[in-house]
Amino acid sequence: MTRSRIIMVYPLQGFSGAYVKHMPLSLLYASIGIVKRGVEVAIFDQRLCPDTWRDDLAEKLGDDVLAVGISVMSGAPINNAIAIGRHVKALDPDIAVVWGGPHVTFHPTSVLTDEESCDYTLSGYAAEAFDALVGALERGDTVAGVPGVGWRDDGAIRFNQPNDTTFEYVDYRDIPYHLIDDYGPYGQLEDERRIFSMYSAVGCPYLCSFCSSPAQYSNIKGRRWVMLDAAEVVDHVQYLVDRYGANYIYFIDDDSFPKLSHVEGIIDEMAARGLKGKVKLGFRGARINEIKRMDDAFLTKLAEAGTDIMHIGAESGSDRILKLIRKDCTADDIIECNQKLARHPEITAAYNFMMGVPTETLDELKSTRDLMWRLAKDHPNCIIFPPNKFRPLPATELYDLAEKEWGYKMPESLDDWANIEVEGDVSDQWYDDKMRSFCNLMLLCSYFIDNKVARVTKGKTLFYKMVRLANYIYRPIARFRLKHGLSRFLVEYHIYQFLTGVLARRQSAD
Ligand code: B12
Repeated sequence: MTRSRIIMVYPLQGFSGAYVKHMPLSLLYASIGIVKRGVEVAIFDQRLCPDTWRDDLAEKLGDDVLAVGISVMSGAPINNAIAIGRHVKALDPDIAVVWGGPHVTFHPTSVLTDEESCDYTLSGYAAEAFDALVGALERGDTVAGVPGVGWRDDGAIRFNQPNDTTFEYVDYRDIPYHLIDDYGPYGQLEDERRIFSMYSAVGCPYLCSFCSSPAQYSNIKGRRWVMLDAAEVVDHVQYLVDRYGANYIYFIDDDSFPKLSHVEGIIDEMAARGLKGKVKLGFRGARINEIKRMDDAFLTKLAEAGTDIMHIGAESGSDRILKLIRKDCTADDIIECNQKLARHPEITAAYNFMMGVPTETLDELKSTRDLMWRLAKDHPNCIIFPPNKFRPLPATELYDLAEKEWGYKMPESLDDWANIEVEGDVSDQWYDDKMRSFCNLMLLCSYFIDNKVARVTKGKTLFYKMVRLANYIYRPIARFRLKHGLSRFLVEYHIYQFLTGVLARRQSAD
């Protein structure tokens, strides 16, 4: 039988996938070229069947399957991608296994050296390149001419540079949404909304030193942030509302607000088409230096358009760290912006923080704690996400600095890359005991600094009732500990680790 079918797989995401399960847009985009050409493609989402995935995937395979493509982010998804690839190879060694997505875009080397079940990696944008790779496999040709591909060639490992000198521009009508039969299971914990992710702009003009985007766009010629036409963005929204019943659009732009008139254009167009009130909006990319430019009239308009969340990288309460990570703002700017946002409580200001950046001191960490505290006090409807322990991501400026300037051992092997999760221990190299226990205190107690636990656990099941009870009992203790920096004898942290470990295991392939 001729092999022609392609199975595209989204792996379990580890602990961070416990709360968010958005549609696997990465797989839909990567499939655009092959679907247009008539190749039969099926999507398999391991997150939807964590206990039965082996049998479920086996059912989808067959001797007409040419390749299985897996979308992989750095961290825990690597282990799950390995389990998937090995399972496929055990069932049928002739099926080609291809890894794509952010991890191999930035660090393909260790995948081909360390994981035999992976035959090809594809770095960078894939809508066209994956089509070229599948074409070569169909014809039994060499893949040597495919941009971005990594492969084994007579024992040697070879890579082609991706050809990404412009952003990947995709006509929304080409996105093969039909490959997913049921969008019902996607969304966020305990959330009934039909969330669809989309871009309103591509690229990012900033150079945050912990982020992989500057490396991803380093070969782009011309402007590094390009907004899509407002009318076209709203056509896309309308299309998702009409065909798939979308009632929530989550803009996954690296940054949506370098030009405020861009978002304003979109919400004006939505109002003109009668979409106001029908669809709520969320923005994952907003920066303090941009919020500084937003006035109350703009924020009122944003809220009236149905915006209910804006993710903001506050990251640190230390001006030195903010400068090191290139956030173009000070801690005072963050406080000032938050006070402005507090006047618009319909928009949840959702703050991300980072802790344990190499060279960070205990006092600097304490200033982050103070800032978190201050934001929650000034803006009762903000969310302070538990701070992320700094993870060195491939191809970021901080990874290079940590390795070359400060002499730390950064992840290299595929195992190392799978272990950069918050629970991992790469940062132990630059923590002393005090620093480590203060990070643990911040991680645990930040759950209780605002009302997020009560907000996200409204469910009626026994589990949620228990979480609410625990929140009620432990909250005052956590707040007291955090306020006074009481990080010694933090036995609760071990309970927290045990519980998150259980959750993380549920988001991992066995
Ligand atoms: C949604 C999202 C998540 C969701 C993911 C699951 C989901 N879908 O619900 C959640 C919330 C779980 C998440 C978590 C994290 N995320 Co995230 N996330 C994103 C986000 C906003 C959108 C992803 C997306 O759908 N993009 C749209 C698609 C079309 O783009 P794409 O994935 O890059 O796919 C293209 C190519 O990569 C390629 N491709 C992708 N898959 C495949 C597969 C095959 C076979 C092929 C051939 C090609 C291919 O083709 C596509 C078209 O060109 C991106 C930022 C962004 N705008 O992309 C960050 C991003 C992917 N996340 C990132 C990070 C850092 C994280 C976190 C570590 C953050 C944190 N501090 O906790 C965690 C941990 C992830 C983990 N280890 O589990 C980084 C990735 C860095 C890396 N090296 O992996 C990104 C790029 C943001 C950034 N600029 O830093 N994230």
